[in-house]
Amino acid sequence: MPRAFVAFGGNVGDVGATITRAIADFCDGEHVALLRRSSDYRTPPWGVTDQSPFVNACIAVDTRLSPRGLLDRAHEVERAFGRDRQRETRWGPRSLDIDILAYDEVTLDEPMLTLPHPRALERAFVLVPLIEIAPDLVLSGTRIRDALAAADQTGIEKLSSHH
Ligand code: PH2
Ligand code: MG
Ligand code: MG
Repeated sequence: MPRAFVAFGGNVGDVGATITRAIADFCDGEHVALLRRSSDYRTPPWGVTDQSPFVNACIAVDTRLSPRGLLDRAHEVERAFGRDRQRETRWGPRSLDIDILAYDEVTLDEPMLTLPHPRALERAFVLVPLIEIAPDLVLSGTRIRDALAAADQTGIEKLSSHH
């Protein structure tokens, strides 16, 4: 079965609870099976810095869905947890963001979905939780450990373990 890595984040509401419930919904065990879940991390807001800190986490899954099917499922779960794409600004506050980071060795460049995620290697808020569950992962030819060594991890704090 294809293996995918998926990032969760948000900064509106009780994001820790939202992420835990969203992972349970996303991973129904039939179309998407949860393999590993990182801890939650509190992370300084990136992109637009004048907003609340985010909570971020990553998971590894096996899935029977296509990359596009997995993205559609991610969007459905975002909506179920109050995400309203019409009312938000780029990199602004949001209750729940679910990003597909990688899907096997698939490369895709579509308006709705680029794989591997084009900015994952620059973002410590993605790399720190991802390293916890996939220390040897290579994205776009770069070992995520090397990317993390070059990234700014200032202010990232582990909140809770979920293993
Ligand atoms: N997501 C954004 C914008 N900025 N900053 C952090 N720390 N974590 C995020 O998940 C995040 C962000 C838009 O999706
Ligand atoms: Mg995002
Ligand atoms: Mg997103």
